[in-house]
Amino acid sequence: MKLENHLPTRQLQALDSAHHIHPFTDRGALNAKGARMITRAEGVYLYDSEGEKMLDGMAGLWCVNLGYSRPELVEAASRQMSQLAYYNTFFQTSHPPAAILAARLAELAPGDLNHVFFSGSGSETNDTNIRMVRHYWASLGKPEKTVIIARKNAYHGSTVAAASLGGMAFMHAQGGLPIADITHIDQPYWYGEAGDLSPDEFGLQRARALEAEIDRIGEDKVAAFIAEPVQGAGGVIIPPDSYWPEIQRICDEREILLIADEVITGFGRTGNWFGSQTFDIRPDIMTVAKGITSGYLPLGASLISDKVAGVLQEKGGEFAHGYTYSAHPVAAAVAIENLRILDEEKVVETVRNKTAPYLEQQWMKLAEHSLVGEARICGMMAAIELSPQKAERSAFAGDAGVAGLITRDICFANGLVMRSVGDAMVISPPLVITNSEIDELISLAIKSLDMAEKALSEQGLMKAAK
Ligand code: PXG
Repeated sequence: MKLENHLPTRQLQALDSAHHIHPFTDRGALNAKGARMITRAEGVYLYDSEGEKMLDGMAGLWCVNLGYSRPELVEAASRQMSQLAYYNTFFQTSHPPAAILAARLAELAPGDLNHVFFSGSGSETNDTNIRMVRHYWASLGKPEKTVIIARKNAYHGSTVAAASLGGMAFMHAQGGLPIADITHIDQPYWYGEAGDLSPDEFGLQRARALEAEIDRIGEDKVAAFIAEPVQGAGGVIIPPDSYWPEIQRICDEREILLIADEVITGFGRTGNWFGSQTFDIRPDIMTVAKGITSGYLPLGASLISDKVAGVLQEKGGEFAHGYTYSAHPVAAAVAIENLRILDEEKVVETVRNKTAPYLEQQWMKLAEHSLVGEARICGMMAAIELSPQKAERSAFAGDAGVAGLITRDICFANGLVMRSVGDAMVISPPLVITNSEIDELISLAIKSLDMAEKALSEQGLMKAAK
């Protein structure tokens, strides 16, 4: 069959319905209406097969940091494909993009994260991290240190191991997860779980849950703690100010490694190159993916400290682990170019000093909307909590997530991609979004919230849970 991008929409939808199984999608429900066919994109805008334009408030899936259609990234891929489209790095070979990208990441990363293991995605990178931290402790003569502590409602990926690290109960329910030796502590979700505690009291309480969990399991059995600086897929959960300093103190005092999963927060999202800089976190290992190539090609990497890499080099022998596409030369070449543009065009500085403060000013005004219980933002990732009774921060009486989905569909129909997580609405726009595009995003969001409130009232859904 000829590959064809311009068949009529209905024909494309029929092919898709018949043969394509989508991630995280109820296939029956999707096929009843047909997928929206996205055919091209430019800057912060997507276009579908009907010619409709949408402002992409999610940067694809939290990844298109430089926006769409950057010719330099296309040229970098094309040049590298012509020169060396593929070679592996398993058997004592390397290639220029692998070496140059590893060095550049070491330069950009905070602290002494000077060593890089490449993979093809965030999930694979976290699988690598599990094996690496266990191998690290075994190399030090402590093979019983295997347990990894993660958090409820965390997202670390979708492979068997990464979904086990994640704390999504509905994912664990499919396929018998989590795998052994992974435990989950409560998350620092102030809006949803703090009761009467102040943010700082609550942040300390949730951080100290790590200490209690280490004691429960026994420090001699714990290998690492993994967490996202700001939970992304969990609903842009920004921890209280007291949280990360206390987590860092505990990790410093105890013999465990700290893994910062920066798949979303890396490469400028929070207004610094890494979320670890925003929250003053000193990880032993950092997970990156997504924004490393602005999503133009799949690539992930573990950034590893001198301490961990030193032990592995001196005592670890061969690390029996690797992927066909570890350090894929074309993905690495695109990443190098992506990092060059982020740096030379001062994208991260512009986010920190100009566009994120402006987005914050506008976004926080959404808190005044009668359907919104809270607005929160960290750099270029933000959320609003929908509530039928904002003064009490009430949840909806009906099934969780219904109001969110109704609002998401209204946003889509109005030309704005804003994702729902339960009954929170989240955004994570391309970092190159301008102030006037932010104005457009906010006015589409307000229009959509007005329409959603009306739709929810008409359907009798504006009732608060007891
Ligand atoms: N860690 C974090 C923090 C992530 O956000 C992954 C790991 C896994 O990366 P890969 O490349 O294997 O997908 C992610 C991915 C959503 C959504 O609906 C979020 C992600 C992926 C898919 C959907 O918000 N994040």
